Amino acid sequence: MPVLTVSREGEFAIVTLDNPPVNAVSEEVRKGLVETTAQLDAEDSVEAVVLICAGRTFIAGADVREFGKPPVEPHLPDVVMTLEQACKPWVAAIHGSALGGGFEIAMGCRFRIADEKAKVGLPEVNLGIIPGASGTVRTPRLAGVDAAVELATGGKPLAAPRALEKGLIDKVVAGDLGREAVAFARDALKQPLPTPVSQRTLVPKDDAFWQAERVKAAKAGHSAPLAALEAIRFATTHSFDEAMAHERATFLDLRGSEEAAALRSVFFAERSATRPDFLKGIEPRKLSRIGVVGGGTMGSGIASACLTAGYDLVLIEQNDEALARGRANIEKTFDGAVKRGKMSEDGKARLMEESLSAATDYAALSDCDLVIEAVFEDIAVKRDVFAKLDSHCRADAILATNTSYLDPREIASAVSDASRFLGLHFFSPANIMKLLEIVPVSETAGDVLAAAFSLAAKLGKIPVRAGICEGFIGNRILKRYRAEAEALVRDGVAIADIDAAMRGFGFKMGPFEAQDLGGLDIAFLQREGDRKAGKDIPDTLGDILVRAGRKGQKASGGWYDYVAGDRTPHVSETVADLLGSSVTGSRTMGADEIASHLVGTMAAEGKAIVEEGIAESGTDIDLVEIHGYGFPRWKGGPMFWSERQSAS
Ligand code: T1G
Repeated sequence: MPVLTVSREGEFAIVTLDNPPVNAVSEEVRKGLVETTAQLDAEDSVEAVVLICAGRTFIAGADVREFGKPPVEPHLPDVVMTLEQACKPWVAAIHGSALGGGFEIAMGCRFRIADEKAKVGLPEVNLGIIPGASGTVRTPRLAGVDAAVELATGGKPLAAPRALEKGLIDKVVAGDLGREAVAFARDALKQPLPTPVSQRTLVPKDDAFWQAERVKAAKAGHSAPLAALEAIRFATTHSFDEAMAHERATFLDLRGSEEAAALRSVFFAERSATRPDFLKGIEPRKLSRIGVVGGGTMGSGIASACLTAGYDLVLIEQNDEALARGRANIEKTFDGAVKRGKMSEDGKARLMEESLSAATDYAALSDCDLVIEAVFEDIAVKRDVFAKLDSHCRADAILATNTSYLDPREIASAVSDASRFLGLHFFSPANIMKLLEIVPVSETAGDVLAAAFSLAAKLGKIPVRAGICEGFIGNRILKRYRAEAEALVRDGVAIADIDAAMRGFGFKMGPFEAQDLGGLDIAFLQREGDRKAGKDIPDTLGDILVRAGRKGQKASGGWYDYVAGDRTPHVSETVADLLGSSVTGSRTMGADEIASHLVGTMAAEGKAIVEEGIAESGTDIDLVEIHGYGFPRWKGGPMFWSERQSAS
């Protein structure tokens, strides 16, 4: 089946691209567009051309799978120029998303129309590259420098109505896109054609603008956004051809970079996460009504995520006051979404009044397909909840615990049929954090596990199957990371140097700053619980601080001192005194050495976790670290990064 077919509507040619799943621009597509342009230019009866796509979307960009190979002619910038120079004007008819090379092709067309739900964007920076087919050169000519900077350095697509406002497209249409495109072309031919985009002039900006934008672009933490900004700036002070040469050189250079390789790896890993091989052919149990037991931080976050994804939700709490607090927690989450423009007031009202129900009686869960427990992290409390669920829920209802540290098997024993039981470890805030560790027990049925992955997909989360060990995958690596960071402190490496090194690597916070924010007492209480249970848990440096009342920012001091009302960490003399006798070394390490050592430690723990069968693959470890623990995605994750270090 050819990827391009041509049909006729009177004096108009309709060129349909059909290259599933997202009409990515492969070598075949590029060749087809060049040939078709020449063919239609030669047909006198054709007066204009409509470019439209089959399937779910317009062209979603260059085929990322070709990035690892040498570029093959015809190169996309040349294809775009061929379209622009065609004798017959082309009209791009956009549905779904016109992204990257897809939007660049649309800019090569003389006109662009889009259905009202469509989006356009230049998301290349999310892959560690910049547009490579005139995105940084045509966009400022088409819609101005501001629009180009927003699109190409931010990497976020714009909805069609906003794209129209900015001049990126010519019309937003409802109804049949193909028919509307032909009608648009017919009207367009009645007046002089607009100047081809490459021949338009653009309005430069002053240095203050570029400086301000550099500060914003630098916040991304990796180089592509700054490179995209520089390419746009270069385009404002050079000819079209010079700017195209600069863009192409930058694109090819970045395409071969470590960051681009890392971001491509993460891109594909995220897309396959919801469809693991071990679920092939297994039909998930259907989910439409979900119960959540516990309206605290986790429970209300999980409930908010499920409500936003379209599930009916029953919230259970132990009494009316707790129930009211739970509802208020959910409402507060939605108020934030409304404030950020992610939800309308009506939408929030519908969720709160129609989709959400709340009760203290477990009988309200009787027709739920799934119930997620998110109560206090105590085995007796959890077992009591599951005993009630076992008697109140349908026999085929899935029962899940959100536990992060308890052994799900000990909870499962409170359920008569453990085939319907598993762990669903959400991360706080559960309506924001994308990671979901899915922890089956040996009895968990295949269609129950499949239902958990389909839930993750619908919630827009990244699911990773985890075996059962202390901390599953992410918290086990976190514990090892923190222990190794403390070992460096014992060796004489400064706490602030360690945090600075990890921020320099790309984390928003180092291990000590993060503990001060989250609170040192959480892990302390877990260690104390284990000690009481008879486990031999040596004292940590964190224990010394907690015992001295230093629990973190909430206690105005942890690893650092804090001034009331200010989250800025200050190196603490008190901490130096408290830990003085524990610091036995005088080791000095550079930032790169610290980061390499600690990321290597994460990777070593990840390797052990894979070898023990707790995680399927190193890629899963990377997804856990990126989506649960702030690992910089442009480094690919600890496993990817460590492999690349040892290969280089
Ligand atoms: N190339 C190859 N495969 C792609 C692809 C792409 N650009 N985009 C998606 N896929 C695959 C994906 O791996 C999955 O495959 C399937 O399509 C469905 O994707 C010159 C150089 C378009 C919004 O960055 O943002 O153009 O797992 O699950 O949720 O300047 O895919 O089913 O086998 O994400 O409906 C710029 C990336 C490229 C767009 C659809 N374009 N894609 O989301 O489906 S660089 C992008 C997306 C470029 C030029 C430069 C999303 C989507 P499989 P999906 P979705």
